[in-house]
Amino acid sequence: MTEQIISADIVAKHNASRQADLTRDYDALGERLSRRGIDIAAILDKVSKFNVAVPSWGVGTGGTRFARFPGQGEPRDIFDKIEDCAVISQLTRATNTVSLHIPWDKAEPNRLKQAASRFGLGFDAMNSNTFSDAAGQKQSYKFGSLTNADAGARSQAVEHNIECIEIGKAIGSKALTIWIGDGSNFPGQVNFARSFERYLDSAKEIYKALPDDWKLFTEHKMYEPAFYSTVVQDWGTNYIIAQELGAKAFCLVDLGHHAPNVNIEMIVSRLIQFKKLGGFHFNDSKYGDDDLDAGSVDPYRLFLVFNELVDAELNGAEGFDPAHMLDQSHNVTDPIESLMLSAVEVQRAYAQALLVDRKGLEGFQEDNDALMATQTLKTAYRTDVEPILAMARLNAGGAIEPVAAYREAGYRAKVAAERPAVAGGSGGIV
Ligand code: LRH
Ligand code: MN
Ligand code: MN
Repeated sequence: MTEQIISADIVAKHNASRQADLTRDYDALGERLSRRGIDIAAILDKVSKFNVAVPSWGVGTGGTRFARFPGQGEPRDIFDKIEDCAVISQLTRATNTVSLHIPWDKAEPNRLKQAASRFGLGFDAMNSNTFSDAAGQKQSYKFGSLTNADAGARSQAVEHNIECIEIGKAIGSKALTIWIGDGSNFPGQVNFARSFERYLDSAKEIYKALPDDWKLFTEHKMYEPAFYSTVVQDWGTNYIIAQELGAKAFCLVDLGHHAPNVNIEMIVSRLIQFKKLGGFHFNDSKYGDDDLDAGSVDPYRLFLVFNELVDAELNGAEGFDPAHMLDQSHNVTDPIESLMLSAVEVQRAYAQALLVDRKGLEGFQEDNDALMATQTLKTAYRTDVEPILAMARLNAGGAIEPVAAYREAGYRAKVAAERPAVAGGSGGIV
C-alpha cells in the first residue's frame, strides 16, 4: 500500500467541500464540449494518464548569482526531496516520477529506490553534472568537461556520465540527460570545430555504455555559463549530435534555452518530423534561462508546444513518446506550491491542445484561411479546462485545489519543525 504524506482525512475533507460545485462545473463543460462534438470523458481519460517528472533540484529554494533566500523546512537531502515530491504527486496526481541530478542526489541506490517506492514514485531521466566541480574531484571543469582540451578531464566527464547510467540502472531509470556548460567567454578562446569534435567523441563513449532500452537526451542551451560561445548552443547542433550518436539519442528541449522570440513550437515540430524529439524541460522565461514557473509568463506558447505534441500523438507518429520534465528554480515561492501549479499548467496545455478541432484546422490551412485557422487554436486555448483537471485529480485521490489542500495540511510548518533552518547565501558574485 502506497504511503501518503498528507493525511487522507484532510484531502477528503478538502474535496468534500468542493465536490458538488466541481460536478456542476464539469457537467456544464461536458455539455458545452458536446456541442463542439467533443466527448469530455475521452479528454478526462487522456488527461488522467498525463505525467510530468519533478526535478529533485526544484524542491529546494533556488537563487541567483546575487543571493539565495532559503525558505522554511528546506529539504536536507535527497530523501527529504523525495518526500516533498511525494506531496506534489499525492495532491496533483500528475507527477509520479522524479528526475535525479548526480552527484547532488547521490545515495545508495537501494535506499533511493525504497524511498521512492514507499510513495509509489519512480525515477525519470538521470541528469549528469559536469558543469561544476564536485568535492574531491581530480580534474576541474573550469575549462570544459566533454570538450576540455585535457584528455584526462574529458574522460573523467565521460566516466561520470557512465556512473549516472549505472545508478540509473539500479533504480529503474531509462534515460540519461546530458547538459554541459562547455563553451568560451572570448572570441578566439576555443576552436569551434575542435571543441565540437571532442564533444562528439566523448558523447560516443557515453553512448556505448547506454543499455539498449535506454534513451540519451542531449540538451541545448544558447548561453550561460559560457557567455561568448556554447558548444551545444541550439537545436541544430543538438540534432546533429542525435544523428551522429544513433537511434537511442534524442534532443531535449528546455523551453528557457532559446533566444527571446524564437519559435519553439516550430523547433518541436521539426524534431518530431525527423524523429529526434526526446522530451522537455518545462519552465517559462521572459529574458533567458529564467527558470520561471511553467505557464507563468506565456501560457499560450506552452499551449502551442502541446498543439504540436497532440498533433503528433493523434497522427500516431512512429516511436513518439517524449519525456515530460519540469526544470525550474523557485526563488520567492514555496517550491512545492510552484511545482504543483506548474505540473497542472503543463497538464492544462495538454488538455487544451486535445480540444483543437484538427479537421477544421486542416481545412482552414488548405483554404489559406489564416483568420479561421488561428481562431480554431484560440477556441481550444480559451476553453477553461479546469473542471477536467480537477476531476482527474479527484478521481485519482488527489486534491481538487492542490495548493489550498497543501496549505490546509500545514506541511511546510510541519517539516520546518523537523528540518533545521538554513542560512541564506550571498550568491556567486559578491
Ligand atoms: C541548465 C539546466 C540543465 C541542468 C539544470 C540544473 O541550465 O537547464 O537541465 O541540468 O539546468
Ligand atoms: Mn534544463
Ligand atoms: Mn536551464
